[in-house]
Amino acid sequence: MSIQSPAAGWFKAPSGSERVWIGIAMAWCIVMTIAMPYWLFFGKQNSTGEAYRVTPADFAARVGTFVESHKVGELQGVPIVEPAPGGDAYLLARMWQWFPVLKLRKGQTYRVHISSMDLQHGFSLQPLNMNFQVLPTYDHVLTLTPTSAGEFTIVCNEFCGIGHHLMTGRILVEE
Ligand SMILES: [Cu+2]
Repeated sequence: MSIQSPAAGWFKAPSGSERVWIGIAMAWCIVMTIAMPYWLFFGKQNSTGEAYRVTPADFAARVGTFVESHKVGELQGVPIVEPAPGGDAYLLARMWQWFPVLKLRKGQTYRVHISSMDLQHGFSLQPLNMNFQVLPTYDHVLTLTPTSAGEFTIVCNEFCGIGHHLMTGRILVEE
């Protein structure tokens, strides 16, 4: 509610280029509105929505077991872990780290369990720009099949405190 009412006759119908811009904006709204359900059914990068309840302590224990049994190296002090093709992989988010580094094989399918130890983080896989929310007490399982080899970066895209910009991780994909 405004403090004062506008003077009578304040409204002037849009005309000229203003009408064109309103038309362009309207058309784009319609395109984007159609894109959302289209992508839900035809997109190839959607989560299946598979998720389970888990306490941070239980999830950390699973990550620990996973790292112990599948560790193949280290990158800047973070273990590199290679899950069995077709198997489960675990990725833990916490202020301000993605743990561990995952090493995957191109064309193999993995079940990547992702959860947070503390607060909400955002899993953003670059340069593919695949984005998923990462929440504590919530084990989100991504069924993931790398289609190209290379080094991929995970950045946190949910502001999570003073070290947010340092929160990057790696997924290494081999042929
Ligand atoms: Cu974060």
